[in-house]
Amino acid sequence: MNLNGKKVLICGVANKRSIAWAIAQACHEAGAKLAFTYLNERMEAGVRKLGEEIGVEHYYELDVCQEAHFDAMAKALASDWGGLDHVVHSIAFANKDAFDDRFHQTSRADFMQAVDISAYSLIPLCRSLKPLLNEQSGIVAMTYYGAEKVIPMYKVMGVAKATLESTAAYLAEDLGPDGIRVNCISAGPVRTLAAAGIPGFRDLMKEAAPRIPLRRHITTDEVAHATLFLLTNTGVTGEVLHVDAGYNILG
Ligand code: 0WD
Repeated sequence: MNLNGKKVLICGVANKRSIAWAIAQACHEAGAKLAFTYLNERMEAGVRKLGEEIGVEHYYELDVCQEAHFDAMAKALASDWGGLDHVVHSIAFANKDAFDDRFHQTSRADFMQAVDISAYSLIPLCRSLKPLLNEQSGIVAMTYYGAEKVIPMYKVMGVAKATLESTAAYLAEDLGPDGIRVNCISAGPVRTLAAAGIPGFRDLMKEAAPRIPLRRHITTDEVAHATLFLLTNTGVTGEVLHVDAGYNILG
């Protein structure tokens, strides 16, 4: 897949284990120019250090809870690059308490925060970047099977991912006439910082492994290559592509 000279914004690199980092490396290998967002000043140095390895050109602060960050980023991108071809949304968060308690105990604040950061954020991201997006641009967001079926330990994040998938579909319909495609990758479990915050995630990976059709978990490289496909294929929008070694087909 060729991304020669294409400008790609990647949101959600936290460290070397991040799914977004594997996507960034694959985009770089395919010839893309890259920009990264970082969550806050605490994360900035680490994100820049990683970015330097693959020649990332620009960095923008983006805490998706801060409405002003979207506009500031779009303004800076307009002056730095003038336009943009593709965007990767690889962002999620839920308060730890929401995993410790039973699901019916989920507080309003934890529910709102999980949905706000993990799902609603795709809307202001599209809105703020829309004026900059070139024809045939692609946006890809990361989701998980807990959106479709109940994975008991995934709790409020399952609701947030269901919202994300629905949001992506509505955005795909809304932005189709503007030549903007919006798709999701439903990735199998990967040991990252975000996953470490979900109690039981490790056990789930262990228990599931012998039943997965491919009898193994996926790699972030596999997610990255599927992301490149969805970014570049001009005929696919509103899709959720499973990169989960076949787990979702099991009954
Ligand atoms: O098994 C997994 N790891 C799977 C992850 C399976 C299927 C899907 N996913 C999804 C996640 O839900 C997320 O949407 O992939 C995406 C990337 O997650 P990741 O690569 O597993 O985790 P991580 O490396 O932690 O990246 C998520 C990042 C945050 O990292 P930290 O660890 O600092 O929370 O999301 C970002 C942040 O960089 N993030 C935010 N960015 C902007 N504003 C915010 C925020 N408010 N909160 C978190």
